[in-house]
Amino acid sequence: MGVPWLILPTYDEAENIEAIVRAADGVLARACPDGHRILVVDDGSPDGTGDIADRLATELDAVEVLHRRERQGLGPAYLAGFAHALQAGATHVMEMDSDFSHDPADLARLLAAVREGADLALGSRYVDGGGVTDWGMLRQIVSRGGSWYARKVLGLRVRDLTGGFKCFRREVLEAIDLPSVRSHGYAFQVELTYRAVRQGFRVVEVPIVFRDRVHGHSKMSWRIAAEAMWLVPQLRTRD
Ligand SMILES: Nc1nc2c(ncn2[C@@H]2O[C@H](COP(=O)(O)OP(=O)(O)O)[C@@H](O)[C@H]2O)c(=O)[nH]1
Ligand SMILES: [Mg+2]
Repeated sequence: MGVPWLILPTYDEAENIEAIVRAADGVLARACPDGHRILVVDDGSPDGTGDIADRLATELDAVEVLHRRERQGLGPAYLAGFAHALQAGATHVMEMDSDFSHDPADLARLLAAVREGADLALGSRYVDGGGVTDWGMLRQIVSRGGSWYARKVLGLRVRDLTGGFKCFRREVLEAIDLPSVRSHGYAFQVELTYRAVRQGFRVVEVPIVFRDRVHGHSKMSWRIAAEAMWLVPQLRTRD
């Protein structure tokens, strides 16, 4: 019988991985009485994140690890994780950053939104009750501007298009032709949500507060933001 799966992508998260896996495992154990699974997708992190994840997998029943040899970007890591979870019969698939920017407690709220009728629940910074703490002015402008740009270009009503805290019903991922998704960073998040809306799925935004990471550092870059600027208009003409 299938259960909900959480995918945790990691690249150099040695200081975060153990605490985030334990926190998520606790939240999901309470939210999913029939069981849950957690899949860490590590891209050969040089700081040994993958070894820590392996140790957790031997200790915690719900946890397993997918090792990929080298860093290929967030999008490809998620696609590999989705394929693995769907193959194993996942009923729901969740995305979350592994750096505590997303509060693991909110996993229960995303799942609840889907159980109440959404096909895709998005953790959203830019709806009432949501927000960002700790970010400087520049990063806030870039993030808000990015969501605004994607919303206008794609004609969507979704307020937070670039976030990576989501819960998909299995049927959504089956319908959106994952092998043809090409984007890597923020554009990956935009592309998945856009495809879900285009297929007629019900997308709901759940307010979340995003905190800047305390340990480790961001792997996103101007190159990834530029990818999003360049790719978003191309998404519109596809499918
Ligand atoms: N497997 C994998 N994970 C990645 C990669 N790039 C980023 N991540 C993970 O994706 C999540 C979000 O990345 P982060 O650098 O915090 O982006 P930011 O929050 O936008 O600054 C974190 O859990 C990272 O470890 C990658 O190339 N491969
Ligand atoms: Mg982060």
